[in-house]
Amino acid sequence: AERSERPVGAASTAKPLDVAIIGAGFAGIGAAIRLRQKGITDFALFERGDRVGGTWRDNTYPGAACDIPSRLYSFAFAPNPDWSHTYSGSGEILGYIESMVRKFDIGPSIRFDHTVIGMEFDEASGLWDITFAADRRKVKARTVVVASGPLSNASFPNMPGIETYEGHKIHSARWDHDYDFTGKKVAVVGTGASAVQIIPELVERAASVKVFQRTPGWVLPRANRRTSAATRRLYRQAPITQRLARDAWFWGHESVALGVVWNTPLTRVVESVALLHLRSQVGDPWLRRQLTPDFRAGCKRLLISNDYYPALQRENCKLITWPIARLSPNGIRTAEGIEHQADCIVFATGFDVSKAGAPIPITGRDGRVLGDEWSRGAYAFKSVAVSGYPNLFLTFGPNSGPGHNSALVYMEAQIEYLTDAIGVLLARDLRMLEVRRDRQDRYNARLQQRLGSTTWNSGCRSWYLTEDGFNSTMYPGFGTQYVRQLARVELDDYVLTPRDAVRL
Ligand code: N01
Repeated sequence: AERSERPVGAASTAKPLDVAIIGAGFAGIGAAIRLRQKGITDFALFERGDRVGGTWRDNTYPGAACDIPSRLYSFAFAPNPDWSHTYSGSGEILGYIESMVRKFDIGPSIRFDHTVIGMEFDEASGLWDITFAADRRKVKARTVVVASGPLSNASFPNMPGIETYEGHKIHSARWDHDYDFTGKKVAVVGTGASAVQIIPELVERAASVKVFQRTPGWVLPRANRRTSAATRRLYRQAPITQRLARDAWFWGHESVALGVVWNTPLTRVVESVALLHLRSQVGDPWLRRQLTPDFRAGCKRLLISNDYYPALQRENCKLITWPIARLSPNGIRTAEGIEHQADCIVFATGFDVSKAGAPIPITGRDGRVLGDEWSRGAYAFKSVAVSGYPNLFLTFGPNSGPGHNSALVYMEAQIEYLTDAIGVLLARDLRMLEVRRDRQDRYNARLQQRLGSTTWNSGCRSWYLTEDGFNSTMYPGFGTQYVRQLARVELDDYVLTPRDAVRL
């Protein structure tokens, strides 16, 4: 683990930090590196856990891996010639994050076991007051980067009887490595991106696995290859080749946007590839029917797996498609009245995204509370800044999800933008840098209009949408468009308040 060399809790209250970064996952570490490279050194990262890595620290379930190629699921400013495979496992990705912490000497700036429970902006001083759990001292900072991750709060479903179940419960994002699956009857609830990685591992270990599917997803094949020693040597000796490989993956994914983000004839092509994959891997027509999605590809996240369908057909595995009625002390009761006994239930049921971005009370100018303003759906300016909350910047804020490309490319664009904005604030010694409300409104009106014609709004249920069908998670466009809109901080979009300006 990358641990801070300073004692935990040593965050000083004396002098405000230039930058407080909330979270030491990919985004927080990336922001810290780029701040330092841009000459901004007075920052600290506040991390609720005792280790860096965010989602890659938390998601350690068997089979955890990234379904985006590693060359693209890494920072362009920190290329890694040594990825072992096209698609890396979670341990290797965590290792990459830890190696960046060492290489760029970020460790001493991290305060572990610092859970932020509130942040309040003081307009008179232009400072954010950050409060932590567990009696830690408050911290003041001129700017804040929220890098707490959109998928960081594991969620158990609100199922009748869940509290009465007497067996073992495990959530995919909080794996219990002490639980021995050998000889156990296991139930898995959910068939999303996490479940399709877990199930092939579980069938190897457990006596039986019952998979409770509510909605079958579109599954595409995954061509994973070991990176040869010669390729690694080439990447090391000629870094341009690595850049080219990354670009090739990026443009490959970009082209898929036309079939994933919008419902076009290319959507049928994506669906045909998935159906072919299903047909080649599943012989039984009944099972094939159960696994055939009834919504447009891309509406929910595409699944990428070569071993999910084979795992479902193992002798010790069974797909259950009856809806779950309730949990009982011994297992799961389905709607037709059968009780499926289970020693352990694995909940691969995803995350609570309702508070993503504002997981803690964030009080801005004039006492406004971000969570309240976002109660019917979150919005921001270019996903990074919010009017009424000066000097605050978000990573993976509202409408920044790709759907078809690497989240890391989007994250890097956010980091470049917000570190530049922080640079402006510090260089000009501003008290406040706040996005203009009219710019934000105009941006969101256009965004929501464009979202209307995407596949995400084409009638399926997914974590991309709120209960009311509002999409505050995804960006309706190509990755290049998203990156371009963040390429430059246009100062026109902001109100700049000098430190000595008189408040009217
Ligand atoms: O969660 P999900 P996830 N009764 O929300 C089902 C990222 N990720 O952890 O489809 C019965 O996608 C639910 O059913 P339905 C990625 O962004 C990335 O798998 O709503 N079932 C669904 O099947 C991904 O999108 C990687 O009908 C219930 C499942 O649980 C995000 O994380 C790998 C239920 C939840 O699927 C989340 O993925 C893994 C209920 N009450 C994850 N409630 C990479 O490789 C929920 N379900 C990069």
